Amino acid sequence: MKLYWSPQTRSARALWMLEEAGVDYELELIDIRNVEREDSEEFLAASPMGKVPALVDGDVKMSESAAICLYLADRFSAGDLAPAIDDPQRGKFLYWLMYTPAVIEPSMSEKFSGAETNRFRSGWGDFDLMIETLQQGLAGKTWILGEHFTAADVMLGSSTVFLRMFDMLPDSELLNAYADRCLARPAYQKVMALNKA
Ligand SMILES: N[C@@H](CCC(=O)N[C@@H](CS)C(=O)NCC(=O)O)C(=O)O
Repeated sequence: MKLYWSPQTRSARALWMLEEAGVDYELELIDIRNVEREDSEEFLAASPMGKVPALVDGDVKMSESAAICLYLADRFSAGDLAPAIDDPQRGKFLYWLMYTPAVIEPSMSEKFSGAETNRFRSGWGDFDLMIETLQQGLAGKTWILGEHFTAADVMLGSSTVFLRMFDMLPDSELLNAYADRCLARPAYQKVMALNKA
């Protein structure tokens, strides 16, 4: 199992997921800040856009952080980090796993750039609706599905931490506490140590 990664990027999600799943892996650094770099065929086979994270697992070559998290959870931790395929929680699990790329990131990017928003026209609503919905989802829970941590928390937790890092997280006790719980997990601590190293 090889993870193509770069520190302080969305690679953190795939790394965090590998650590939570307890899978052995090797890392290959991609210097995304060097636009002159020449990417290997294997990396481009996994990530045609040349973006990290990207994963190679034997014949499986893939990218997109949400897809990688789902792949790892189903392959190495079915019934734990991913609810089983016939578990009624599977639907909500998939909804929240996809919430980051489908809703959080486009609404963040819209707010960051100051683009005009329209919560009815845009599939992601707008930034405020995204935050309200996330808060409703987490209300009264430790993790997004309740008491049990899953890959959906890897995606949502990393996004909540990123929002706070970019000073975009509203003054919400609930969301700040969720970010803190995620950061306190030993697997996330390992990611932070790797980022530093
Ligand atoms: N939707 C992708 C986004 C991947 C992405 O944008 N990665 C950034 C780092 S966070 C990257 O590789 N940028 C370098 C580049 O575009 O050349 C995912 O969630 O994995």
